[in-house]
Amino acid sequence: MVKVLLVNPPYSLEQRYGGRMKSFGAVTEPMGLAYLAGSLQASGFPVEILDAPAVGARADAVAERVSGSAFALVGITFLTPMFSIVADLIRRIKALCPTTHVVVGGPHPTALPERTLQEIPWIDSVCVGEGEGTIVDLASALSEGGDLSGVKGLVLRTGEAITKNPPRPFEKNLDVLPKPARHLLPLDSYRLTASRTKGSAFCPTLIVARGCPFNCQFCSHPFGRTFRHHSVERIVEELKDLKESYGLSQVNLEADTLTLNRKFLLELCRAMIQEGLNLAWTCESRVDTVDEEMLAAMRKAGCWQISYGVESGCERLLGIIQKGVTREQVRRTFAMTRKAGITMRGFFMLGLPSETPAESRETIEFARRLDPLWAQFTVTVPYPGTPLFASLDAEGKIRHYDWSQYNTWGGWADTRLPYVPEGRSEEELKHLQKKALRLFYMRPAVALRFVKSLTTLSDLKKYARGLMVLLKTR
Ligand code: B12
Ligand code: SF4
Repeated sequence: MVKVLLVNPPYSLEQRYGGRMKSFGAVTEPMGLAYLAGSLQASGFPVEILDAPAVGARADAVAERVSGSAFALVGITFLTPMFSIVADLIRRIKALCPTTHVVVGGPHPTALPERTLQEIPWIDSVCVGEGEGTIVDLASALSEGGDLSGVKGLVLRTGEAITKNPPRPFEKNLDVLPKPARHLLPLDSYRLTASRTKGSAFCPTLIVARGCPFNCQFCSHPFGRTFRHHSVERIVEELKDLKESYGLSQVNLEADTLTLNRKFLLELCRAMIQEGLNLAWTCESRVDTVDEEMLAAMRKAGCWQISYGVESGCERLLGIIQKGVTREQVRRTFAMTRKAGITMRGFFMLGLPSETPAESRETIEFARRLDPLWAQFTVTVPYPGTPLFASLDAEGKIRHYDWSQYNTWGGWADTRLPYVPEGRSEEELKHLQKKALRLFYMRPAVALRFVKSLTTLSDLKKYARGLMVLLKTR
């Protein structure tokens, strides 16, 4: 049976957020790789995970690990801005181990499988979509002599040609997937951002559901449009495992929209209460998928924070991106959530198609008025696989295809923006991203709130560091 190494590429916090913001970034478990490893182990394959950012391994060290332990199959996950790091990594691996099969997967190669094989000539195959079944079938085929033509979901390099195998449908019943192999991850190395944790930064992620039926134009829907969730029993079991093995007190429940299925959400909350899990948890959601009863149940079950994608404070732009919500709905849900005793993070986008400077100011002003505990302002990046990318590309409005620069923190990381709305300039948008944070956080009410919430010296240091960063960017 082939030996498999799964790699999270060495994409650093500095590359993601820039020098000034890097210390505020999260180092999170690569849950996709943990799921793949769980499936491989359940099928009897020897597998290891190398999470390069978590353990501080550079590309040369990863390549040496592959050659040193004779892995026959290496799987690499990647998002668009990791492109050049992944290309360099695979070049090194292939130079040391030319016969090792290198497969890539994740949102970027899923969106552009053929183009990825063309642009990175050392890749052997691309996994499109969910990878659990595909990686097991690929490892089996390689173990049995190497005929990969029957591996669904794979796009292959065969000599000069690229062959697309039949697609692999999304798994309908998520419970058939073996549990993610967290024991293969360096769990002590992970930390979530201060805005998402209480006390300790140790807050693992548990994947509750996949898929989303909404139509936001900037989203790439890597898990399709059908909402599929793990059963309540499986989620509770995984939470209990986590508590027993790692003594966790807080957890992040990950789903594109956790609150989409009301009945499921209420059952989950009920079970968490009945089982006495006593966990503090956070999640992400949409303002139009919660109501008072749900929020009360969530609070009772331990939810203390919800991150809402608000995106824009301008009704016209909300329409253009097909968010499907109005400013009024946002206001109402923020008030309802506050009343339920749950804190909020708000995500806002700047530089949406046709956005004027006045509309950008409207978004920042809306954020200030909504006053979530934390606000995040990102620059609009049309990621491949999104309707936004498809339409801007067709209109010839994509400025460049240097994937490594596709970073929503471009103002901080100083990357070259792939899209700038007509009449705006790159420089102005980058300044605006920094200014938005200053306008949001440097308010007396916010300062007072932070001072009141200080409990430790390290909290004080953290806030002081944040303030210094904002001041220095003026
Ligand atoms: C949680 C989340 C985050 C978290 C944590 C991410 C993490 N763990 O690395 C935070 C907030 C830190 C984050 C940050 C970013 N994120 Co994010 N994030 C997500 C979110 C909501 C869920 C990801 C997740 O946990 N999935 C669950 C696991 C099980 O799925 P998975 O990793 O995709 O893996 C499965 C398949 O993809 C496949 N697969 C994946 N890798 C491989 C490898 C092989 C070999 C094989 C065979 C298969 C395979 O099999 C896996 C199991 O089925 C997604 C949206 C979404 N629904 O996916 C966006 C998403 C992945 N993020 C996105 C982006 C752009 C980013 C940022 C780059 C933003 C930025 N700074 O510009 C950063 C970079 C993060 C980083 N890792 O360095 C985009 C990616 C788009 C793209 N084309 O690359 C997404 C898709 C959202 C969107 N806009 O559409 N993110
Ligand atoms: S941004 Fe969120 S709500 Fe919108 S389509 Fe994507 S996952 Fe669904």
